[in-house]
Amino acid sequence: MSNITELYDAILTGNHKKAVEITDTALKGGQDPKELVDKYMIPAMDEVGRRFEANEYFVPELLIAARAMKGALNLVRPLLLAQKVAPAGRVVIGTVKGDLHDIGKNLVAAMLEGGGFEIIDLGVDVSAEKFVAAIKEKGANVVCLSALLTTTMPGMKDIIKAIETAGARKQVKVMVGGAPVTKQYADQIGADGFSDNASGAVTEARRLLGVG
Ligand code: B12
Repeated sequence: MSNITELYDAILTGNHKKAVEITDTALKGGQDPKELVDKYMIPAMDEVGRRFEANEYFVPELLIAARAMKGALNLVRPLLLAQKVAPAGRVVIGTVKGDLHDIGKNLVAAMLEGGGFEIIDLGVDVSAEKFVAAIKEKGANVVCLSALLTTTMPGMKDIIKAIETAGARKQVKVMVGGAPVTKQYADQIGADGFSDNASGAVTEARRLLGVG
């Protein structure tokens, strides 16, 4: 049987089969799913990012690491959900137009779901129009915008403007995040909330809605 600390290496080296296997064994053994995410999975992706930035990893390595991460997350997700207490709000979430990064967004969605929020996940490459339509149709009270590229990040401002133009700004709290996004940027574009991690996103959503 694999040691749980090997989950970090399995994700880092993009070993999907092993990542899934270790996660499955750990969860069946009673391991706290949130701890798995916080202690092994996120740090592994952080290291993948560091190696990419240092030109030690290239796109293929990123893709296989992301695939291993997703495989492990698929097992953790239902358990995070099962931990939920009471419905806390309805969240529309997506990665902004032109941006295909979804690992962080999926983590935020999973943590919010685990925190008792109902999630409407619009996926990646989501236009302002699509965000607005979903907010209105679903009666969301929180919208979460994720961007990982400095080129797509300004799209968040356009989405906030489109929500305003559609007359839905009072209905919904806007939260933004993603590696290049800062608290200062969030304030600058008129967002209500920001967090640089998935657990913080739950705290922030609760704070904004005055729940929990
Ligand atoms: C994995 C990865 C990829 C994968 C994505 C796979 C996937 N399904 O997501 C692939 C290989 C597809 C990819 C592609 C590209 N990538 Co890329 N990628 C990364 C990498 C290494 C890790 C991102 C990640 O998943 N991190 C782990 C997660 C857990 O962290 P996170 O996303 O930041 O999310 C956390 C927080 O930010 C926060 N959060 C996230 N969203 C939200 C939303 C809200 C509301 C809140 C509150 C919080 C929150 O909570 C999350 C959980 O803790 C980063 C490097 C880095 N340091 O970020 C580069 C990086 C983002 N990529 C980069 C680039 C350039 C690209 C490409 C353009 C490469 C290319 N030449 O083709 C393409 C762009 C494709 C596109 N159109 O989107 C650059 C961006 C540079 C820039 N200045 O914009 C980075 C920074 C790498 C680098 N240093 O050059 N990439």
